[in-house]
Amino acid sequence: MNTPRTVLITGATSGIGEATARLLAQHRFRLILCGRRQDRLTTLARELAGNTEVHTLCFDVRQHAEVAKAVASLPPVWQAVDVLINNAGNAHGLDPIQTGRIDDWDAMIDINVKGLLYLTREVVPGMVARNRGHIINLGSIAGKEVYANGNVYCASKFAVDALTRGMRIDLNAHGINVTAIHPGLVETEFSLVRFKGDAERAAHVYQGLEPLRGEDIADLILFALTRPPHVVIADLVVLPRAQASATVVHRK
Ligand code: NDP
Ligand code: 8X3
Repeated sequence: MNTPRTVLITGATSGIGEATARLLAQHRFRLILCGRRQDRLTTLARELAGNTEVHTLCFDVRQHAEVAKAVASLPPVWQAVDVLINNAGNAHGLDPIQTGRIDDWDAMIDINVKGLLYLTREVVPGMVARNRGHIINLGSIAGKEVYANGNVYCASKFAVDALTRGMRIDLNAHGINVTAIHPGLVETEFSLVRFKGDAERAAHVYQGLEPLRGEDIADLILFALTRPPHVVIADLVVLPRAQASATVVHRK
C-alpha cells in the first residue's frame, strides 16, 4: 500500500476547507488543518481522528511571522507536506471603488494574496527539495470575470490566477503539480463574512437557485489529487447549473 500523503489545508474551519478535510480524511490522507478558530480546529480534528492522523495549526495567514512559526512548529513526522491547499480567503464588503473601505481592501489583499504567498513560501521549498508535491489554489469565477462592486475581491482572485500560472512555470522542473479551482456560487460562510454577519443579506445571494456546496469543491480537489502521475489538472472553472457567468444567474 502507498504511504498516505500529508495535506496542509488553510481555512479548514469552515466551508470548502472543512468539506475537503472531511473528504480527504475518508480517503486516508494525513491532514494538517489550519485556521484562526482553535475551537473548530479541535472539534474537527477529534471527529476525523477515527479515520486518519490529524494535526492542527492555529494562525492568521496575514501575519508572515505567524505563518513561518506555525510551519516551523510542525513535529518531524509532519514536516514533509506533500499537498498544500491554499484555500483560506474571503470577500470583505461589496462596494463601488469610490466608497470602498480601506480595511476591507487590506483584508482581501492580505488574506487572499499575501497569505497564499506566505504559505507557499514556507511550504514549497520542502517540496522542491523532495522533488515532488502538489499545490491547489482556490481562485474564483471572480478571478476570471469582474463584476460590479467586486473590484478588489476580483483583483485578489485575478492575482491568484496569475500566481498559479507563475507557480506552474517556476516549479515545472521540480516535479510539483499546480492546480487552480475557480468556483462560482458556493453556499458557505463566504457571504456572511462579506456582509459582516448580515445573515439575511447573505441568504439572499443563494435565493432561487441551487448553489454549489463545499462538498462539490472537495470532490474536485480529491479528483485532482488522484490522477495518474503523468496527469495534472491545471485549471478548473465550476459553476452551479443556474449560473452562466459571474453576473448571469437564473433564479426561480
Ligand atoms: P468560508 O468563509 O466558509 O471559509 C473561509 C475560511 O478561510 C475559514 O476557514 C477561515 O478560517 C479562513 N480564513 C479567513 N481569513 C483567514 C485568516 N486571516 N487567517 C487564516 N484563515 C483565514 O468561505 P469559503 O469556504 O467559501 O471560502 C474558501 C475559499 O474559496 C476562499 O478562498 C474563497 O475566496 C473561495 N471561493 C469561495 C466561493 C463561494 O462562493 N463561497 C466561490 C469561489 C471561491 P478562520 O475564520 O477560522 O480563520
Ligand atoms: C466567490 C464567488 O461570485 O461571489 O468567489 O465572487 S463570487
